[in-house]
Formats: sequence, C-alpha cells, structure tokens
Amino acid sequence: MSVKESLLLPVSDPVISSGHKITVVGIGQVGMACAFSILTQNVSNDVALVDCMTEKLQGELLDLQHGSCFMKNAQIQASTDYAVTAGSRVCVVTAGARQREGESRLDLVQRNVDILKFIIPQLLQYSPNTILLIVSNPVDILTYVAWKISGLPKHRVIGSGTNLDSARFRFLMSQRLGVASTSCHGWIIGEHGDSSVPVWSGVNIAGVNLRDINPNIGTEDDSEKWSDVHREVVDSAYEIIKLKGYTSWAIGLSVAALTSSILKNSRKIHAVSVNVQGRHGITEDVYLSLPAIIGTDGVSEIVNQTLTNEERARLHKSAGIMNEVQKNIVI
Ligand code: 6V0
Repeated sequence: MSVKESLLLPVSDPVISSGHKITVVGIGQVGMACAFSILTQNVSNDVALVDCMTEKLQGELLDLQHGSCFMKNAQIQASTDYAVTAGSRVCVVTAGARQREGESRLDLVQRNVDILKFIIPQLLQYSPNTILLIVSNPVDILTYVAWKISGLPKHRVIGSGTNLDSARFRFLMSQRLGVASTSCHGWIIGEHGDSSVPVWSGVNIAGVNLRDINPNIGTEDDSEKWSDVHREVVDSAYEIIKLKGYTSWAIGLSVAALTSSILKNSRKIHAVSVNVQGRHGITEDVYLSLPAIIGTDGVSEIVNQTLTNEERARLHKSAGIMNEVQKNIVI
C-alpha cells in the first residue's frame, strides 16, 4: 500500500468542481496580472489559464503553484487545451496583440477579431453557461464581436470597458484634492480609449457636486484646468506603455473587482462595456461603457445617468466611431 492509500481512507468520491472557477485566456502581462489579482484577493481559488504558448504556460503555472502556501488553497490549471476551462463561471479574455508605442487601440482590431473567432467557440464548448469578460483591445469592438460569435444573451457578454478609466480618473482626482480615491466619485463612460466621456455633471465628493462649486469644471473656460484630469486618463495607457512597455497591475485589479461582483452577486455598479443600443438615444448596435449593476448573471440593469446635452453628444460620437470600425471588420 502506498503512503497515500494507508493515510487517506476513502468515504466518497471527491467533488472536482468548485463552482467558482475563473478562466483567463492569454497569459501575457494583462492575463497574469488578472490571475494574480483574482487569486491573491480571494475572488476565486479555482483558476484555469489558457494560451497558445506551451512552455510559458508551464512556467507561469509552476511559479504560481509554488506560491500555494501563501494563498488560500489555490487550484490552478494551465493548458493549451480548452478542456481545462470546463465549468467556468467567468471566462476572462486577455489574449491578443497589444498596442505598440504610438498605436491606438482601434489599430489592433482585425488581428484580435481573428483571435476571438478561434477562442470564443472553444470556451463555450466547455462552459456553455459562462459569462464572457472581454479585456483585449479595442475592448468595446471586441466585446461586440464576442457577443456576435458566442450567440450569448447581451447580459452575459461584458467588456472591462471604462472600469479602469474611471479608477484612473478617481485616482487623479484624489491626488488633486488629497481625498482617498474611494471617496472621489466620478464616472468615465463611452469608449475605453481616445473618445471616452468624463461625466463632469456628476463628479462629486460626499454628494457635493464639483460643478456647483466650479460651473466651468471640465470646460476650456476652467481656470483650474480640471479637463487635464480627463486628458491624463486618456493619455495614461500611452504614457505607461512608453515607460514600461505595457500596462498590467491596474487592469488586473479592475478585472478582479469585476469578477468578484459576478461571483458574489454583489450588485455593485461598475462602468463596463455593454450593448448601448437604445440608451441615451443611441441608435447604433454597439458596445460602450455605462454604469451597470453586475451580479451572478452578468449585467442586470444599466444606470440611466442624467447626462448634459454635451455629454450625450460625446457619447453619440463614440457610438458613431465604434459603428464605423465595426463596418470594416470581418467576423
Ligand atoms: P501580451 O503580453 O502580448 O500577451 C498576450 C497573450 O495572448 C500572449 O501570451 C499570447 O501568447 C496570447 N495569445 C495570442 N493569441 C492567442 C490565441 N489565439 N489563443 C490564446 N492565447 C493567445 O499582451 P498584454 O497581456 O499586455 O495585453 C493583452 C491584451 O489586453 C491586449 O489586447 C491589450 O491591448 C489589452 N489591454 C486591455 C486593457 C483594458 O483596459 N481593457 C488594458 C490593458 C491591456
């Protein structure tokens, strides 16, 4: 008899599925930051990693597994075979090319559409009830593409969208005011990218609307140049890519927050990329970020924000840009 057979006396077959498995497809800088945040923040202890690079997968798997004693019973699998993803509650897609220096998110589009065409059907084959959380850029276009390819209902295909941009905005606001970023309230909606829309009309601290104090906030007539805060949000990915080659930690944490809201059915509100046709007068069948309630089944409600005419016009412009890009892609 082996040590194991002598030590462990069988009572029943062990249950294999944890019920809160998360798959991360793409184990580059972003995918690994997502996996690490999910594991270390105890969002889930059951994570599957998929990529097309066999050796890198094995290396990342071993490196994470060697941290097991410092995590909470982490069960990590990694393979090029999508069978490891079976039964995932959420599939996070970070696979694909990333922006090169000076390249916009929209420049990446067809390369990453082709990658999704390969990945999405395999994820659904093994996890037909999953929620797809798209992170690869251009995230709004790719969320639309993932929705089309998957045939899933709209509420189960979400893009990480401007959850990250809103966090960046709140951080920069906190730096100006000396208030914790969690106490700075502001939303960036629309495209996760160059045409994102800061909702200045709703920016507040403890319910005090900053526009009531400074009616010109966010406009060109503002002597304090608060619009620079939004400019910095838009430029931040370019800046970080210039400095370190990629962005990773903040998007990893943002994805951990989103997956946590799904697994815990938290009904927290996040700015995420959702189908916006019919919202705020948008006619195009496109995905853009709006604040939405997230829970077990994905998006349950979209918050109907009170937008100014200018904010609505900027959102419509984002929708137009998305629609133009979508016309030129082959799904
Ligand atoms: P990376 O470090 O080059 O990693 C990409 C990974 O994808 C690599 O490991 C590839 O092997 C893998 N990959 C490529 N094709 C396939 C395939 N067919 N199947 C499986 N795996 C594949 O890139 P990085 O991790 O930096 O970025 C990944 C994506 O995230 C890019 O599209 C970025 O633009 C995007 N980001 C999105 C953000 C957001 O807020 N939505 C933020 C940051 C980056």
